Formats: sequence, structure tokens, C-alpha cells
Amino acid sequence: MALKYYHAEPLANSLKSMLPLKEKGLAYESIYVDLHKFEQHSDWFVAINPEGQVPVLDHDGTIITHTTVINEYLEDVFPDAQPASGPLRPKDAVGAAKMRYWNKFIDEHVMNYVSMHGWHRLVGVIARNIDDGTFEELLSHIPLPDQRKKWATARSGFSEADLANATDKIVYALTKIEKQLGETAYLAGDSYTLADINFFAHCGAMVDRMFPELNVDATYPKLVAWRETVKARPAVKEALASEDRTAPGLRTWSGDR
Ligand SMILES: N[C@@H](CCC(=O)N[C@@H](CS)C(=O)NCC(=O)O)C(=O)O
Repeated sequence: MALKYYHAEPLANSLKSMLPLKEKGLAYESIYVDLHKFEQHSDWFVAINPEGQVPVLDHDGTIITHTTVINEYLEDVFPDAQPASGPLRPKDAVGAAKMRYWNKFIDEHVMNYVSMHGWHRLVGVIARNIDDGTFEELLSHIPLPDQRKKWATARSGFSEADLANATDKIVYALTKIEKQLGETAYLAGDSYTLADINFFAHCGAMVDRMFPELNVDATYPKLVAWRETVKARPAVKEALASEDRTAPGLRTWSGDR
């Protein structure tokens, strides 16, 4: 059995599938794909993932993409490799449905909105530092039309209306999650699951530093306590300490992870 994990810095999607690998104690070869050098659009990487995005799991030559799919795949293939806290996907149908409900909510209503703010601040800086001709050439290598548009918009800047709408979506999600964490210790019930991993990787780990104006620590105390519990997990600590080649000047938007 050989696992290879192609990923960038431990944040967002790259962190989201790295966490289950570490929580489950699975040995894997880590392959860093440098987004700042556009390696995700290079021929060697597009030959592995034609969509030109990280992360990618290679399991004995089978390629699995999209983090929610990767994470459920790991549960299907390695059901017995679990952290001491219990299975990352509840064994009962109701528990699994609750976990999937939150995954769907985070994938559809959180991920893209936090990502827009991240791209506005981080990718925008990178894209504006590239001259017009080189940028057009880079765009031509991006396989997904929506990603091509996102890169172009990051360079010109997302509109204030789009950014404000994204912030509204994030506030809605924080409020909803604060309420849930008032009822259960974790999103899908009383144990830590892939839903917690999803929200932590995309939002929970850095929302306070990304959006100081939301006053997260004072407004969402249950979420903050949950975040500290998640951060204290050895697998999470190990993942957050893993390789990160983001230039220090570009890290300010997400803070010191
Ligand atoms: N739905 C995909 C999204 C993957 C994604 O957006 N990856 C980002 C990194 S967080 C990426 O590769 N961005 C670089 C690019 O698109 O050029 C997943 O869940 O894996």
C-alpha cells in the first residue's frame, strides 16, 4: 500500500485532507506543489490532476481528487485506522448523515467565501506582481474555466459587493456553528469528525485573524473553545507545523498559523 499526497501549505484544502491522513496515522509520501510557482498548472501536475488543483491523493496509482471525496475515500479504505477519539466518520447512519450535512454546508456556503477574501488579499498581490504578457501566458495554462476567471478577478480585484456578500455568508456560518456548538461538543455530535476538520481547515483555524472586525473571540466563544480543542490535537499540531513556502510578507492575511 502506497499513498502519495500532493499538496501546498497546510491551509484550506491542502490542510483538509492532510488532517485525516495524520489523524489516522497513515504513512504517506508528501509532495509539495508550489502554488506561488504555478506548479499546479504545469504539465507534470496536470498529467496527474487534469483540473490543475491541489490536493490530490494517489493510492497505489489511483488518483482521488476533491477533499470531501478524498476524506470519505480514506474512511472507506482505512475504516480501522482511527484516532483514539473515535472514527472520523460516525459508524451509524444518522451520525454519518449529520457529518455529511455539515460537509455540504461548508463546501457550498463557507469554503468559497473565505477563499474569495483569501484570494483578494494573497493571490491578488501575487497576480499584480506579474506583467501582462506573462499573466496571459499563465492564464492559458489553467485548465478549469472558473479558476481562470478567479485568477483574472484576483488580479483586477474582487468587487466590494462580492466581498461584502462573502463576509455576510461567513457571519451566517459562524452564527450557525456557534449555535450548534452550544448543543453538541462537535459539529456532527459529541465526537470529532470530518465535518470539524472541514470547518477548521477552511475557516475555524484563521477566521479571527482574517476578519478582526468580526471580533470572533468575543462574539463566538463556543467556536473559539472548539478551535482550541481542535488545535490541541497532536495530528493538527503536526499538520500546522508542516512545510509552508508562503513568502512571509504574504502570510499576514492568515496570520501565524
Ligand atoms: N473542490 C476542490 C478545490 C481545490 C482547490 O480549490 N484548491 C486550491 C488550493 S486551496 C488550488 O489548487 N488553487 C490553485 C489554483 O486553482 O490555481 C477540493 O475540495 O479539493
